[in-house]
Amino acid sequence: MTEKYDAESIKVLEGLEGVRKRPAMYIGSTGKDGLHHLVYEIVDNSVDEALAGFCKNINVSLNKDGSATIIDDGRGIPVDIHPIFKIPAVQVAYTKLHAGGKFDKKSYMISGGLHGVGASCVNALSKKLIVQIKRDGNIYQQEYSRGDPKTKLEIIGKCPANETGTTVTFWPDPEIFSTVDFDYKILETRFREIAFLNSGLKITLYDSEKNKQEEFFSSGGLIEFVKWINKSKEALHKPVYFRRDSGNTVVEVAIQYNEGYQENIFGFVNTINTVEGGTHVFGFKTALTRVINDYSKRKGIIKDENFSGEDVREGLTAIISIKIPDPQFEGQTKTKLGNSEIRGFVDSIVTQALAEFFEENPTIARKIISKAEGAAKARMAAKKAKDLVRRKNAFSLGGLPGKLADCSDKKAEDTELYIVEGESAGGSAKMARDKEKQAILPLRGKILNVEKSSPVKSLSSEEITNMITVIGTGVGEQFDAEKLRYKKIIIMSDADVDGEHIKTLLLTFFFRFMPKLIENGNIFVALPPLFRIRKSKDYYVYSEDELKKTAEKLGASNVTRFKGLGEMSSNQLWDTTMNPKTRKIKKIFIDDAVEADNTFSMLMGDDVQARKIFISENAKEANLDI
Ligand code: 0RA
Repeated sequence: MTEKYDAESIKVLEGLEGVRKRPAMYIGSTGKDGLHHLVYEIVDNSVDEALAGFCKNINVSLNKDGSATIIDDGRGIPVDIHPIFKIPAVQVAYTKLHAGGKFDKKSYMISGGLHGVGASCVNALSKKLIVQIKRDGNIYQQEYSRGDPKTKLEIIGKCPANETGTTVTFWPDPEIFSTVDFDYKILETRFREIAFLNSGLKITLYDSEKNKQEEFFSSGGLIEFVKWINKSKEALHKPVYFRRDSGNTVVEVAIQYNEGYQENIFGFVNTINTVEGGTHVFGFKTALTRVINDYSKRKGIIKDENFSGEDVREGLTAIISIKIPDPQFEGQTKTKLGNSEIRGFVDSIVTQALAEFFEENPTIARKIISKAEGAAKARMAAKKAKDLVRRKNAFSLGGLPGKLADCSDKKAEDTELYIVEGESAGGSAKMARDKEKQAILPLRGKILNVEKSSPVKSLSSEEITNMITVIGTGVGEQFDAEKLRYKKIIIMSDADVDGEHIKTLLLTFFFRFMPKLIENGNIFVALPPLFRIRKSKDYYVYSEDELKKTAEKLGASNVTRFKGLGEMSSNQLWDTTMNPKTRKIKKIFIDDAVEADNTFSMLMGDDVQARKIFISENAKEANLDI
């Protein structure tokens, strides 16, 4: 609390120089995330105008000169002279941190914005920014650079008096950001989310470089959102939806169970994705468990025993979106709702609305309860299976599977685990490795598709239990990152369709059972070369393209294509794929949980092409991993 107060006071004291001096404090980072945050800050202001009921369209364009333009058709930022600062109100908004009065976000009925710093921060971090306002039949414009006005607010033209809105164009400052290239995909994901969460609002994204344009619009709001999340799964029923308004607070919930086993609950507060959950999600979960248990008892489906929370959430996709005037964000990434009053509020709304829905829709209620019954049975069976595994482990040496060639260094900090496709490649890898720092776990062919199997079945597959034992963290609610036995887990599979499939199966396993390892940056894929060119010495190339170029340059035609890892000698394997000084590996990352869930559901179908694209797009290149 004190810390937050201090940080806030520093921000107010410093003004915009402070934003330039310590940008990360205001926008999180000066990398890709921070850069995109600038767009969100401006778009959030327009979304606020939409939430207030005055804006229907937001257009975002990425321009060829590196700038981004955000246009809305709201009322236009006020241009009248501010009573205290004696400059136009719009200039206050763009040059004063936490501009007060009308512009204080808190005075809006609803406010978003992760850091709530708004337009002035974007201005401070832009080498140039132009704001244009249509109001009262005039077109006003003002230009700034790095937070300072370059022109006065001027009338530059006329427009019909009923035409109003705000246009902002900004050029992010390369002195601040490590990259100033906007990423269409990152923006797309966020805008789709905003559109689902604000039905009736249309967001258009245009990339002038790629000449690509997309519209994000939802008339069905959360109902469409859950359907979209479940689109590659088999839904059990039509979505359940309800909304309750009370004063300035709005609670909206959409629920749809599917045939799968995953629990997918997404919470939003003022359209901010609360990745870490919080009181709204807590209230929802409590209510869901209670309503299902109460109903099941009343109908004589269960007697003394209760369904657990996990039982009633198996195969559940739910979105809880609330809008409140004064959100308190907590947690590591400030994405956990802290407002304590919200828990009981959401609980009572969900309890009442869901109980009513069950009474009116007994068939759907029955389906949901059957699902929970299945989960409860599986939970019992899992407990038995776990006891069995425990007993079995007690008999094997140190509990580690015999297939693992462990490294001698036992400090996770220094070590790596290679998960290798195939026994023969596993054999070469065991010979090639650095025995002190690198452990090898060979896999026999493909692991189980966890997306299509119940948790019990997954957790009784030998390949999977072996991996869990070797990695050390445990899974699900028992997961403990402290127990991780290797800092890097590197998936090494052949550069062919089967290899891609194995990679995806493994990544799906990690995403569903140990997502924190992906979040924490522990999961990598190795990039073995495709070809060797021999010309006085050996050259390894990683793509057809590179092959052409290199062969031409060397004037060489003696080229060997590697059919698989198993074909390489242990020396070659060491040089190309395992030596930390010369190998290529890629770190797997996941930016957005909704997107990732969708991707994995989609990938587990038969779309090989989509799989390849996913892996190449969701891995950050780390060419020389030293
Ligand atoms: C405060 C008051 C009024 C409009 C806005 C803020 C406003 C801010 C932004 C930021 C981006 N787009 C915006 N559109 C509107 C309206 C005051 C009035 O007309 O009475």
